[in-house]
Amino acid sequence: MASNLPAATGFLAEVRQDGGRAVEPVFAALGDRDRRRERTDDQVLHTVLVHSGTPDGARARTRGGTLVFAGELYNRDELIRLLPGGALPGGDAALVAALFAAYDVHVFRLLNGRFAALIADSGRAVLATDHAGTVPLYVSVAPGRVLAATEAKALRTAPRGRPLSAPPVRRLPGTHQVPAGGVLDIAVATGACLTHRTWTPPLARRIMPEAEAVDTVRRTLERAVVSRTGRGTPLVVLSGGIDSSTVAALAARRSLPPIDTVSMGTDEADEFPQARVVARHIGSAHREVTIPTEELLSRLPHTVWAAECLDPDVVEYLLPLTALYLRLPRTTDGGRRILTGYGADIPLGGMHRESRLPQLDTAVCHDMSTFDGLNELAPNLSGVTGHWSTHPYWDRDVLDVLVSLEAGLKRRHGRDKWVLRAAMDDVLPHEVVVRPKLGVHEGSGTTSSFSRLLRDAGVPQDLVRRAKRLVVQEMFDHVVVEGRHPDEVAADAVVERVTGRLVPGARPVPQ
Ligand code: AMP
Ligand code: PCX
Ligand code: MG
Repeated sequence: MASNLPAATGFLAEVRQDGGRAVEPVFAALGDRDRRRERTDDQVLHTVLVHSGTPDGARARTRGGTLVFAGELYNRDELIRLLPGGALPGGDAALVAALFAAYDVHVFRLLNGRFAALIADSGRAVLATDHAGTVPLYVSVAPGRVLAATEAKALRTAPRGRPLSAPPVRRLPGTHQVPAGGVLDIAVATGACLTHRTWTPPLARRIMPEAEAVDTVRRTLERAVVSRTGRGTPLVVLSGGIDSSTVAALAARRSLPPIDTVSMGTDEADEFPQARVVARHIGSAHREVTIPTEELLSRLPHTVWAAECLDPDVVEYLLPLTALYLRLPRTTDGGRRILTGYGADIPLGGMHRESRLPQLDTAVCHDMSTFDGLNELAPNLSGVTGHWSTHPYWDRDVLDVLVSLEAGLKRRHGRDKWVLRAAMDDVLPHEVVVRPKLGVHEGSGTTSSFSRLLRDAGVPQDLVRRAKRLVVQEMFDHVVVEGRHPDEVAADAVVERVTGRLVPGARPVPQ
């Protein structure tokens, strides 16, 4: 059976003129590995793809070389119209390769997708991420070689690269992350690098009548959901909040069989009743997964391993989702296509809990200029169990619309995310449309249980935030820099060491 997932979900690629030995690939992403070695006149391309059955679709010939593509496109129809005679090339990699012949690096300005790509072509290595860098891409460059991978840990044993004008990775000298909406065009022989920016968050705000804004949001979101649902039955991770309920409802309207939904909770907190209301309304096949808090916290190293993220707040958002994904093992049919409502709160200022508009837009500006490198949408979170996640709110067109709406459409008539709520008024039950926001870290008790873990170890309340940052850093060092498997990293032991460093002589609080 053809997979409902992208042809590849990750890669390691080495473009070499220096004759050096290939790097041993290490990925958190689960999947089959397809290795290939190709030689052209002047260089060798060695690739390892992470895939689920159809790796050929992730490679394509360019005029002077090869393109490797992990992920997928959401505006295929538009792109195909750009080709002579509207010719339909095989998969997404072939489509991008065909367009590269016409547009060269500027092809990446045309794409709406979730991908990381490398093109090894006539002495060049071109590396690119989608507009929001949702498939992270790392690179190490020296004269005669360009090494790139969708996980930083895959480059941990690479020979040291030269400094680049891209953010460095903690404790992996010479390894850099390709920026969101970034293209690096590297001359392999010298390592000289040209950088292009293919997308940037809108800075201006659009003034629209209510009805037009509501209609634009609804149509754009609908298209983003439809282009992400694939052929099989999608699975939506559902909290019962407006963001994920919208995604579930729009997916359900497009699917003949009932879609699948799943909610996670812990022994301390859940939003099961709220999610059930939505599941019943849209007729989904719904599951509830209760994860004991002890198990949840033991997944901290897995979360850092999958997301390669150093931000403790973001790790706290991703932890309950990673713990849920780890409870969804891959079936004999392969991985699932998972849709989430993650990310809606960033362009809509949903985490901002007060009513003044200047503060709302300040929050949106801040969040839109700091998301890069956090890897909160990284596919490896669900990829650790072989699933593929995708985020309609971070579709390029949806994001352009949502960010650019003037703040008074985001908070209006006393409601946050007003324009989204109004857009779903005829589809979702009223109680869902007006339900106040509760973050996944709150609804699952994650923030409070992680704080308690630290306080119980002897960290005073005023040092808890700092301790969380140090815990995440030490976990990053173990599972990314040292390449250890997260099962070998005990969260408790890390907490104990961090506490010892922060509060010398601290005694664990008796239970
Ligand atoms: P949030 O914005 O905090 O609600 O969370 C981001 C996304 O994570 C949501 O849109 C859902 O897709 C997913 N999510 C949040 N909470 C849960 C939950 N309890 N169970 C399953 N998925 C959830
Ligand atoms: N979220 C938010 C995103 C968290 C904020 N991230 C950022 N500022 N880069 C969302 O889903 O939009 C929650 C829990 O809320 C995660
Ligand atoms: Mg949300």
